[in-house]
Amino acid sequence: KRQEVATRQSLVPVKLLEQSFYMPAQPLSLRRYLLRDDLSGIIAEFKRKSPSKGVINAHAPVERTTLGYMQAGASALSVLTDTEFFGGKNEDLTTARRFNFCPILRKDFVVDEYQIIEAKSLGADAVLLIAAVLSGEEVLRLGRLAKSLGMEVLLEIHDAEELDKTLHPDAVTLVGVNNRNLHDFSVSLDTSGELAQRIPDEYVKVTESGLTTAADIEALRAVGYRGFLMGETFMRHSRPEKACAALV
Ligand code: IGP
Repeated sequence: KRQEVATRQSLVPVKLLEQSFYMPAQPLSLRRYLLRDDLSGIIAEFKRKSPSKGVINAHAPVERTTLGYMQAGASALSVLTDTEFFGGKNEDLTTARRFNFCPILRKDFVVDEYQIIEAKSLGADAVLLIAAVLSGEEVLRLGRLAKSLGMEVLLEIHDAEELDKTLHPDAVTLVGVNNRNLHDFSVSLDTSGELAQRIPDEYVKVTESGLTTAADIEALRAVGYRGFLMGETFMRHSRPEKACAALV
């Protein structure tokens, strides 16, 4: 859907979903941003609602929130594009893209090649693949496609079995341990604690869900995590970006 593309340093002008803006000429590496030590490691999420919490924040605008997250010192953004469960939309991602020069993770239930190509066209730098809903073969196929388009894959796992079933170096760059149990929505940071050692060091380790304090982040940094995916702690405030600034 790109109608106009011309190189000007690292940005190219695009017109997408009726918006005209500049976007990075190359995807930005989530891995590299998370390994930088001048940034917090926080992947700040834009999420309006969730199956476990219902409506979290119906009013915060994508522009101010995501720009504020980055000004606060977040390393990257995560934007929900799933509508049914999380109240997101593709345009939230293009809007975030328009306002920020940083890696953006497209957060959705990716099961098909189309969604990978769509993620690229929206301006995403990385996609989430969820081991709980994909076979090892599917992760490999979707991950290779993402990689061929210059994007990185964050593989989400809940246990060692999911990790062993789906981890493949050709497909995956980062491994995210989700502290939220998908069956009963209970959260335990011990999940990340226990799985840290099982993830080989060549993958950037990300801990996802249920993080609320700087102490949570420091405890998990100490066992090897470099990425900290946080949504609700910020989004439940009317000004999520201020909650992020207060924590960084
Ligand atoms: C953020 P929290 O508890 O900080 O709001 O969690 C993120 O980990 C969570 O939104 C998430 C998610 C997902 C959402 C993790 N994996 C998969 C949708 C799909």
